[in-house]
Amino acid sequence: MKNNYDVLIIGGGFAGATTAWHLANHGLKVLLIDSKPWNRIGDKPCGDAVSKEHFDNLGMPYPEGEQLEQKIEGIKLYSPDMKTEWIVKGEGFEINAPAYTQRLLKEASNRGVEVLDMTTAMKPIFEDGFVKGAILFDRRHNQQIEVRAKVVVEATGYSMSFRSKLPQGLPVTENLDDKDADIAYREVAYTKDDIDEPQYLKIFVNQKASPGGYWWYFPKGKNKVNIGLGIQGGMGYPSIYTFYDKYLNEFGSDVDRNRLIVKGGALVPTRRPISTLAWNGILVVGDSAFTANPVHGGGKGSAMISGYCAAKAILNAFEVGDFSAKTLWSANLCYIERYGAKQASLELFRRFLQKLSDDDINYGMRKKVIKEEDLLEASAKGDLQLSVAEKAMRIIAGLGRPSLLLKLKVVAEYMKKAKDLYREYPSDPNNLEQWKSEVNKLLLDFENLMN
Ligand code: FDA
Ligand code: PGT
Repeated sequence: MKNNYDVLIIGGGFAGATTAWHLANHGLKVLLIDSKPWNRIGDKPCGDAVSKEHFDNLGMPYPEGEQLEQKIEGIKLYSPDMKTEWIVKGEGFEINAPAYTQRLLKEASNRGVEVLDMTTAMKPIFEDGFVKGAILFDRRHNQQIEVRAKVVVEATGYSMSFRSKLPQGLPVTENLDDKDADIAYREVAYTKDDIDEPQYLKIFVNQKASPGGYWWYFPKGKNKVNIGLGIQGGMGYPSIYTFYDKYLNEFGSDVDRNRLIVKGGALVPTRRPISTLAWNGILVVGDSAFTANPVHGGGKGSAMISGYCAAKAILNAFEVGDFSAKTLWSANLCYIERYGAKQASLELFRRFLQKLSDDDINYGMRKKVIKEEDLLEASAKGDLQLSVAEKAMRIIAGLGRPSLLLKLKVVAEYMKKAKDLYREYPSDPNNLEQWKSEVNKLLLDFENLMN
């Protein structure tokens, strides 16, 4: 079978569903496919916490009814010795991800987007330097379909299963280094007792129990919890299950594993976004484009941002009738402005945090070397401000650990440099390689200073 579409979206997770939602009703012929059956789309290992701001910023509906499991008022962050508790206030939602994702897809489908479940993109159609479509396999009808489209949106999550089959060397085939990802695992289960403050997410930083990541305890109502951990990839640590079984009691003594609802693990990218979301005839969004936040690993909000930016770039491309990298490039500028520049600076912060010892973190949190507000500011904007007065005071307070403070100063400087470099993101594809080499140099200089 052969078919022609304006846009083919591969993957119906948060990124793909958001792209479809924003493209619907604009007179384009859009097809979205997902390997999973309808009722499992959106069902992937996740902590399911999303900040309210993302829905507001993108004009998207709040989760409601069965899509919303708990309204969130803030995050409580615990030091490794549990002696310091920081409260970061901020509204958010603990969602039922399959229910919310399927809602977006249903709304898109009601507004004209065609959705095919149980259908997998097997390989790209690549001609004359352009992505022109994909060969699909529809398991519902046991048939192969050749779909040609002006633009293909790769939204396959951390599997990157479509773009990895494109000719290597195209900028959109960029790989993920193992160390630039966390391996994360979570279970959702009922609790033995009622949860005290279900409106707070809890994050436990502890390099012994979750090296290069953290444990989380995210309530889904009064007696259900999403609990799990992330550890840095590529470090040769024991398996994630070993950590889970060993430390579950420490962070979730009330979890009733006899009443387990779901479990599973996956990778979380923790780096700057892919160097370009766009190439000729293709846009990459979500985890596949490494859009997750490098410091907390949350990727649903930024997957939505990338989907929104992709949809805007596609609508513009149809207006001018050109689907080359040059025209689709506006997706990069949109994404970098809204989230990507912050990600780049947070990648440096992440590299610094992952090298700290539990003693450093206990000390840093207790003495407020960084304060709650600094952490929130860093996470919201990618800025780590160290004003002169504060610096002086902290150096006095921090005489015990001069090396930690000195490093922090370098981190703040390089975070700013990274943001500045992203502000100078090339305005067209011709200058991409030059810019990439400047980014790589910055990362290398930073690594050398940190070691
Ligand atoms: P996602 O993986 O959701 O979707 C990809 C879709 O593509 C899937 O439905 C898949 O079936 C489909 N697909 C893949 N290949 C295909 C092919 N060839 N053909 C057809 N379909 C194909 N984020 C957050 O905001 N808050 C949180 O609390 C957490 N917690 C968390 C915990 C854990 C354990 C992990 C592993 C991750 C998180 N994250 C998170 C990150 C978050 O889950 C992630 O960033 C987003 O769900 C990514 O959404 P995408 O749509 O990009 O990929
Ligand atoms: C340290 C390395 C970490 C690697 C991380 C990998 C972990 C993998 C596991 C994945 C679990 C995902 C859990 C997702 C949580 C979501 C949190 C969340 O929604 O955060 C909100 C929103 O942020 P946003 O970027 O989506 O939106 C910003 C804005 O609203 C929209 O414009 C923000 O909450 C926070 O920022 C809280 C900060 C939590 C940080 C946790 C980091 C741990 C390390 C801290 C150590 C500090 C010690 C310092 C001492 C010197």
